[in-house]
Amino acid sequence: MDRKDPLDKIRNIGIVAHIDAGKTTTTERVLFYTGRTYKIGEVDEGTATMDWMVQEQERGITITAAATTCHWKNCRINVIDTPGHVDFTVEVERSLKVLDGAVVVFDAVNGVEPQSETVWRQADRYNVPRIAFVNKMDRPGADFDETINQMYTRLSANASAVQLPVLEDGSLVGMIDLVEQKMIKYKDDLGKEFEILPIPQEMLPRSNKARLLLLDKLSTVSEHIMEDFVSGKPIGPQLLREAIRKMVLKNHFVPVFCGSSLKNRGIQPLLDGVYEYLPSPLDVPAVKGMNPDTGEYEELTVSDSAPFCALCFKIVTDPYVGKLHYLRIYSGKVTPGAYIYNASQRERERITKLIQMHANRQEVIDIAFCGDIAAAVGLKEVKTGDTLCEEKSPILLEAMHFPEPVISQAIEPKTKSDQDKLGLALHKMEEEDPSFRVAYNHETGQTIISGMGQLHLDVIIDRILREFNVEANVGQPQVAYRETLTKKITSTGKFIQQSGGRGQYGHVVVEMGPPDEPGKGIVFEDKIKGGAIPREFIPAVKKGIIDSAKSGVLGGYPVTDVIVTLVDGSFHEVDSSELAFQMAASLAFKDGLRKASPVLLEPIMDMEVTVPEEFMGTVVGDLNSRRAKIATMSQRKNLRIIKAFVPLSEIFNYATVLRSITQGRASYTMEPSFYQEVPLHIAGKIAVRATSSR
Ligand SMILES: Nc1nc2c(ncn2[C@@H]2O[C@H](COP(=O)(O)OP(=O)(O)OP(=O)(O)O)[C@@H](O)[C@H]2O)c(=O)[nH]1
Ligand SMILES: [Mg+2]
Repeated sequence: MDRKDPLDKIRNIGIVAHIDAGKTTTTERVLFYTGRTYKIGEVDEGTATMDWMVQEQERGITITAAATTCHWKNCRINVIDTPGHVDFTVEVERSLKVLDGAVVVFDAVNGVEPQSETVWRQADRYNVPRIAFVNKMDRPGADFDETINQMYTRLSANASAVQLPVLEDGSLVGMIDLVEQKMIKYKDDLGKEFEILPIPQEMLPRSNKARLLLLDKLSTVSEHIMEDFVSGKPIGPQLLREAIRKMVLKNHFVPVFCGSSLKNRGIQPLLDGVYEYLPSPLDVPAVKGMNPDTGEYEELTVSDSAPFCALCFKIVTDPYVGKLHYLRIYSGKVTPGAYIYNASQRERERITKLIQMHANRQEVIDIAFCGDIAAAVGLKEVKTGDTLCEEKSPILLEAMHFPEPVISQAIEPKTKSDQDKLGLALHKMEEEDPSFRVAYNHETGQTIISGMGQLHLDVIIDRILREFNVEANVGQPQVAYRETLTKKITSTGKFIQQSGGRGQYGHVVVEMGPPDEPGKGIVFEDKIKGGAIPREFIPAVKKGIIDSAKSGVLGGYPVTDVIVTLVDGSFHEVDSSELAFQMAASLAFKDGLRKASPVLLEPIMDMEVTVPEEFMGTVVGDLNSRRAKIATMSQRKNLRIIKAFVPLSEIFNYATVLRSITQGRASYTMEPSFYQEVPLHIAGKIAVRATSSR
């Protein structure tokens, strides 16, 4: 079967931005103008197609990235609308990993906001070419030029306008297209009809100036433009578009569009921009993967006839069809009924059904091609980040990075019958969301859930209660501390019981120490020589260590960043068992931790507070009393911006504090940045509190 949409006419794009910039509102218009929906969905009315979860509709925010597909001028655009709230950053991360291009939305009044910076950095990390859309041009105080200016200063983006807003009596009626040198003027409220007119006389000086700026940037890449520019010849739109496309694909330039999604202005030209300037799967650098058999890196071929290779970037539990595995197909094609090879888990599995997702609506398809984003049904063991391929051409794509949770909360089923349901629900949530973790504390019998923030856990708890019908009590949210060690030591663990009958015999010697750089988790290395411990017991030793690292020796917090090397041990012909070695390893690890000067780690938040001048002193003073390290202070219009790193434990409920010390005139955002050692005098108190509450 041949593909309907040629590869060069496919655009896989993400819509990314700070919370509330208008990503979903924009996506809803995209669906409407491309004929996907016949009526515009509104976030404010809870009718947005893309925000389909009840929790999204009730709260008016996007929580989970939703995918859909539409056609615009012979081009197929696969869109992922992502959430802006920092608690759901993993959704942006995994979307950018599999997308070829992005539309970054800005609020024209607020300019470049903290989360705009975060998503911009994420897109940089994955080298995703992007175009910018300055939205909300209808709002009083909207400032197109200032927003572009902030793109330079705050994002170091080589951005330039390709449009200018046209306002009449304060309302946005259209835009000047600097490439075509025409004016687009809307004729109806729904924004379906517009006319193309010459640029009005009074706007010519401004538009000429903006066009010169654009040409100046482009002349650095295009010799033609440079020559024509220097010799004063007119430069045609086609030449300009080619130059823009070339620079965007190299990630050297960001064309800036403007509009108002809510007022249905500017979406069609933006869609043209997606088609004109963002890459098709053929335009992005070849994706590389490692052949697990040879250890060599290989480049994937972007072609339907190449061997199949896809990345599973998201799993969603569907009440009717079971698990949906979202795939980005990088090469080859796949049909339902196909056996695929999961190179990450080294397992064969069968895809029973293929689905094209439209937010939560499913359209069954009978083939998915190279460059597509589709969902597979029938896969059982495939996890987020796994590579699926053909068994005879195995390949492993680069794994995804997921952030560490910073907040935890105890959750307890109300009745015995809720217990099993809770376990199942938590397991499903953990499968869907790599930034959500579940741990069981054997000492207290408590189940502890951890996530990226209060909202993240609130939403998960809400889903557990409603979707899975579980009755549960939840504790107060706590900072998710961790433990690690600071010294290299050797530790011995023995689990020996030899009185009568068959005994137990496990004996291990491990070296334990910190890694060169943090973020490694628990690393186990086996350096046993001469069969001091038989091969078959090594996995049990590893399990003993991984299990006991789940709760440390200071406050029972998870242990991280320890390299454990198994160097020696002994065994007994009859009495040794997996269990005995697991126990011995666990004892060695716990004892080793105690000896290796353990310390408590706490999450440090990267915070930005926007405050009117007169409250600046009060806010800085308060932050200083919260162990904050002020990084920078700057000014934007008449507001002061304080950037600081603050321990999460000090700013629980900061919203209330900030409101009261600034009469509600300041705002802040924060996101987890890194883990840092807790100062000794504070660590003592935390550890005591933790152990006494357990
Ligand atoms: N005035 C005005 N309001 C807008 C515009 N676009 C969106 N809004 C409003 O801004 C709010 C947020 O819009 P959303 O589309 O949900 O923003 P989002 O970026 O998807 O937000 P998250 O997904 O939660 O990060 C809603 O109340 C919209 O009605 C616009 O062009 N003008
Ligand atoms: Mg949204």
